Parts: sequence; structure tokens; C-alpha cells
Amino acid sequence: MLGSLALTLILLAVSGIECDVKEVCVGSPGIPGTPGSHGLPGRDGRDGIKGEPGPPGPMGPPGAMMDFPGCDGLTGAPGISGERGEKGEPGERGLPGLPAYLDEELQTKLRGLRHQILQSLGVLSLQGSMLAVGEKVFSTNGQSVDFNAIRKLCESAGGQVAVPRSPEENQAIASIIKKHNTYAYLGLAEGPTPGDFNYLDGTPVNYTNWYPGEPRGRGKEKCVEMYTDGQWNDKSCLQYRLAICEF
Ligand code: MMA
Ligand code: CA
Repeated sequence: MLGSLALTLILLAVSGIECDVKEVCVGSPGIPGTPGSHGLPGRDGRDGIKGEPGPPGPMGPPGAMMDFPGCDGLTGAPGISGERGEKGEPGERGLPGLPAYLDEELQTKLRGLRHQILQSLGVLSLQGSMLAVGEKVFSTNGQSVDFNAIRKLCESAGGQVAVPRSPEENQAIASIIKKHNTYAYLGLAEGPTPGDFNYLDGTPVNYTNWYPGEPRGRGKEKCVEMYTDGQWNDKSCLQYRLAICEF
């Protein structure tokens, strides 16, 4: 007698229909079987990383072949540098250079410098910061201070207290004074003899423009001021007068 499951399978096979059929268990599972025996050992693993070098071994006994020294050891580290040596003799003289007028590079440099100087002079003149007369340039900072302060101011700027040595220079200084509507000290000082005036380097004055009757300080007025009309007066050095320098 065929069970209903077997009958179903037969019917399915005969009809040509294929499908999976799971076994359907209705009762409780049986007791698990006993575990199998251990398998065979696996293959060896890969080598481990290299260990630290061991400590040096003890020194060996003195060898029998003392006549044959071993090879040299490795070269030691370089020592610290020695002291600097004395300066050597100058080298041989080089070839003669070109005359300046044939040195194109030098001429180009000089043309550039000339251009820059002319630019600066143009700007300073236009701003009224300087007045050029021949080789000289006069300039004021607009401040009125005593004679010694003017001397220091001018020297610290690389110049000297302005002093006219010609009618043109006198007129130029006078124009600055008029513009500031004040008087200015000139770069002159009375020497030991009353009435004798010198430039600040000690050389005697060789151009003057005294106001009529001056100098009349008789040794008591050791400085010289310029009035707004350009005439000179000997005067105490402790007044406040316009600082005008020349360069
Ligand atoms: C002041 C002083 C002098 C100058 C006379 C001119 C009174 O003194 O400026 O230096 O010579 O005036 O009168
Ligand atoms: Ca005077």
C-alpha cells in the first residue's frame, strides 16, 4: 500500500511537473549522535619576525697568532674644525677695466641716476622746498630757533647754516626770508676782534651786505641776521630766527 506522500510524488513524475518537496516531520527530534574524532593537524604557519640581536659574547682567549694584527677598524667620526687661518695674500691684479665713457652698463646706470635726481629736484622746486642757485641749494623747515639750534639742524641734515657769498645767493636767501616774513641768521660769527666776521669754518668773510651803520655791536653781537630786504645786522645769537640751511 503506497503512502499519500509517495503517491503525490508518483503523480507529479507522471504529469511531468517538477518541484522540491520538503519532508514534513510531525514527531519530536531524536537524540544527537556522538561527536566525531579530532581532525589531522593543520599546515605550519609562516615564519615570525626576526628577534633582537643577542648581547656580545665574552672576549675570547688571547690568540696564538699575535704576529698578525687584524684589519683596521672603521674610520672614526670627523673631529671639530680647527681655528681660522691667517688672511692670504691678495690675488693677482685683474685685467684693466674699460674707460668709463666706453662702459655701456655704467653709462646706462649714470643716465638713470641723473634722471632720478632731476625728477627729485623738479618736485622739490615746485613745492618750494628748495631754492637752487648755481651749485648751491638753500632750504628752510620754516621754524625760527636760536643760532645754535640752526647750526645743529643744518649739520644733522648734512649741510651748513646758509650764508651768501655773492649778490645772487644773497638775493635767494632774502626771497626765502620775505616769504616767511621774518629774519634769519646767517652762517657767520664774530671773531675775537670786534667787527671782524668769519664763516663758520673760521675763514674771513669776503662778501658782505651790511645795513648802513652795521656792524655796530662792538663785540657784543656775535651773530648776523638778515633783514627782509636782504641787508645784514650783527645781533645776539639768542634770538629766534628762521633756520635756513645750504647744501
Ligand atoms: C638793535 C639791535 C642791533 C642793531 C640796532 C640798530 C638797539 O639794537 O638789533 O643789533 O644794530 O638795533 O639800531
Ligand atoms: Ca647790530
